[in-house]
Amino acid sequence: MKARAKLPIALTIAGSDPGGGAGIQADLKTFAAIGVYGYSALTMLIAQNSRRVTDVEIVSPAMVVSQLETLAEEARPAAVKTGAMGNARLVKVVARAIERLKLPAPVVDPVIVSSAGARMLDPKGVRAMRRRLIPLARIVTPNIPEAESLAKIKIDSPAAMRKAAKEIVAMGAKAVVIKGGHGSNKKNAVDLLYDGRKFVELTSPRIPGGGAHGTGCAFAAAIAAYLARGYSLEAAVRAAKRFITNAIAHGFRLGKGQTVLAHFARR
Ligand code: PXL
Repeated sequence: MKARAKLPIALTIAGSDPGGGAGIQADLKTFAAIGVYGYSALTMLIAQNSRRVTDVEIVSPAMVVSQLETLAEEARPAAVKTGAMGNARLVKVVARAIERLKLPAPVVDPVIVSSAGARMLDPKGVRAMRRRLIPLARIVTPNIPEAESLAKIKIDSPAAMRKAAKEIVAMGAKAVVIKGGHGSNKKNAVDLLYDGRKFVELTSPRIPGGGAHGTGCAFAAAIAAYLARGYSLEAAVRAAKRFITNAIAHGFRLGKGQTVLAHFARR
């Protein structure tokens, strides 16, 4: 037997993508690639491949809480990330468990609709996300459609993107990064980071043939992993952006669907 683990632990609370591109599987690969030990509590089972979703099953609230309690009994993770939550009940029990177990403020990926078009959070769940989980967040990582749903603002300009960021921080989150991948800038993916004080734009070139599967999951997981390693928030977001840009650039196709990320591509 060796001494106790020296790796920091990051915990992901998210859904399963059996195709391995998104969800818990993407989170664990991202944690491993960044040198962090991964804990994972499952919220949803999703039958899917890189092309389509065929079935969704939401884990019972009691089982989600049991997973979190049992892990907390062993070790306190250095960072937490949340992903697909299914419905309002799960959003609420996860928020309550994070408070009760005194887990670190989570990186909240407010997954509403998957890239394959399946609904990952019902409308009541979106409301619960706004009221219960976002107020606990270290950072929220919406894409543009998610930021529009959360802030109830149409994002059709940089000014509207800033307004949505302010709205999301006003819900109680310490920070937000709105991902520019779904934006109208054809040349660059411009993300907007706001911590309640200043705006920072993070620009990376768009990668042709884009639209990879599971980018949002890996980006949020990478932020959590770098936070677990002790990076400041802005440094963690910048490093996560580099991580995801590289993983997309080395992405590949498994079948007829979207490309999947190369989480372990050399950096
Ligand atoms: O991209 C959002 C997402 C989140 N969580 C799981 C997913 C997906 C997309 O496919 O499968 C489990």
